[in-house]
Amino acid sequence: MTASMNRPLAEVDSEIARMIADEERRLAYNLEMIASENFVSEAVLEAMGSVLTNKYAEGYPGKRYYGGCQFVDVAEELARSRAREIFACEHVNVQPHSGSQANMAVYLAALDYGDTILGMNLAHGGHLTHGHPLNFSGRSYKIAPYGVDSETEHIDYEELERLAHEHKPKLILCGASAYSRIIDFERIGRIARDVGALSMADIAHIAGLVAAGLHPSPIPHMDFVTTTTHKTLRGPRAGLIMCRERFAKEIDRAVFPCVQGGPLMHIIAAKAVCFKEALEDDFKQYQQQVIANARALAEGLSSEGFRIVSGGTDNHLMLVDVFVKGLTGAQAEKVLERAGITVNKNAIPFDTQPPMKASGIRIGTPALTTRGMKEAEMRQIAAWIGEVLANVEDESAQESTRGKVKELCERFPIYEQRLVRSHAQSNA
Ligand code: DSN
Repeated sequence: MTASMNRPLAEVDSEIARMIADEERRLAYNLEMIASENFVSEAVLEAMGSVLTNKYAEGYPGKRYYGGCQFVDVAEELARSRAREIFACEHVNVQPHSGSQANMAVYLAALDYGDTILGMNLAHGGHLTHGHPLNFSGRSYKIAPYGVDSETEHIDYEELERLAHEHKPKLILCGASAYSRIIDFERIGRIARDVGALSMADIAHIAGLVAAGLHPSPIPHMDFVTTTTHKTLRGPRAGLIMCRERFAKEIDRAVFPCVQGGPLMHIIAAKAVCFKEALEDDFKQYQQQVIANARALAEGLSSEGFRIVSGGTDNHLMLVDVFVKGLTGAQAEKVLERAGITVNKNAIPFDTQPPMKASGIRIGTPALTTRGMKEAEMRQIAAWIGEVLANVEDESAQESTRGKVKELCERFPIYEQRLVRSHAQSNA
């Protein structure tokens, strides 16, 4: 064997080893409140870091273009059967490397270039791959955007229906990246059928809530459902497609060989692990707590004088209008980061600020709930956010909050063994 094969990372590449240790510390001692992020279990990490990364397995279980696939076939079969059990779907493809590639595969299976998609406007909470002009979706298809009502800031279903009749799209797409309300998949599916369109839901953000039965499932109402596996679902960074059996062949062909080559078998194995965890009893309790925490946080932030877009939240996230306090989202993101609270700036519907400034921040509770935090901690964090943003020039307030954040994080540890190892390495 090549002599260099058995050396630890710290010996082979101290810069990368140090960077990973720094990131472990950042995760451990800051409040991770980006709505699309979460912490995977050690079991998921172990599968992701396994020798399965070495294997080429183009094709599908039992029909591969390479020999030696008998074990990775087991991983993909387990991932497929567990996903079918969780979501009660007819067909699943677990190979998409990401949510974007999952969405691309559905468009390639369902549409011809130039066809019309009715999709949610990114500026109202949609997603880049739902038709943004700079994304492949907006460049390949005609996009008719729908959005939220200017008063309620809930999806304007009547306008969606009117636009569906006007544009006669081939596909109606729903699902969002920054929308805190229940999505009426049944109604959107009905509108699609009325105008002879196919329907698709991208449930990347809410997949864990759907899996736990805490958000209505799109599966009975939609032809295609895509998701990422790393947000509320708490799995590896990757994608997934579910569809009706009649589209199974087109979807599988669209993923491979159309969009992707070799599947990432270590990630597929990690998806299987994540799905097994999602089938365990405590997964539902976790998702219930994610929602309860989001509500407590939204109430706390309202009491601090912030405006919660749409007046509240039904899911794991909220959009907070900070412009009501004279701040841009970009300022708020930066100042909160100094205080140890990680969020992202986000446009709010009908925003008057450019996207890189934005009037809002998007905040989510999945990662902190994974650490075990509950409503009391959310109320405390809302008060800290209020204090820090009350005077963004006050660096001592940021410093003092940072200290309190660290103490809170120490009460809710994450990846303890990794931290012990990285401390030992940096002291060696
Ligand atoms: N970038 C992801 C998010 O933060 O919501 C969506 O792809």
